[in-house]
Amino acid sequence: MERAQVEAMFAQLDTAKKGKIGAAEIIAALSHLDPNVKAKLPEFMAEYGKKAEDTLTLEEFAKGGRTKLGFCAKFICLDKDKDGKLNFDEFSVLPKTRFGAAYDEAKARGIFTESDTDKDGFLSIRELGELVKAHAEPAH
Ligand SMILES: [Ca+2]
Ligand SMILES: [Ca+2]
Repeated sequence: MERAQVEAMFAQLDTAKKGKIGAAEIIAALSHLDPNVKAKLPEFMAEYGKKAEDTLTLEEFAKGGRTKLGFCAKFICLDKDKDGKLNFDEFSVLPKTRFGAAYDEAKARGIFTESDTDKDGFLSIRELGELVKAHAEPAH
């Protein structure tokens, strides 16, 4: 992942702009996505080798790679209007970045519709998680 992208993701969580993120900030940033965020905090921090009450610096966050917290931060970055869900325009940034010139809007719309399992016209963080799981793994 590019450095600028990691920094943008970190900035979404670092609301107090102190260069580190703690439990209160993580809960505040993610509570509209997942009401159970507080219960998941120990799990998030464990992926960085930390305890729930510890803080994360940008360097620690960047080293974490593909963590659950990183995924949540990415979702917040994509959710431009901050309504806690992704419309097609917000979602399409992902395939556009991944496929570049080979981006196929009809195909992307198909994947979006297919992944919107509750058919509300938006992708929730859970629906996006399923989509990423389904499309990131190589076919067997
Ligand atoms: Ca949105
Ligand atoms: Ca949905």
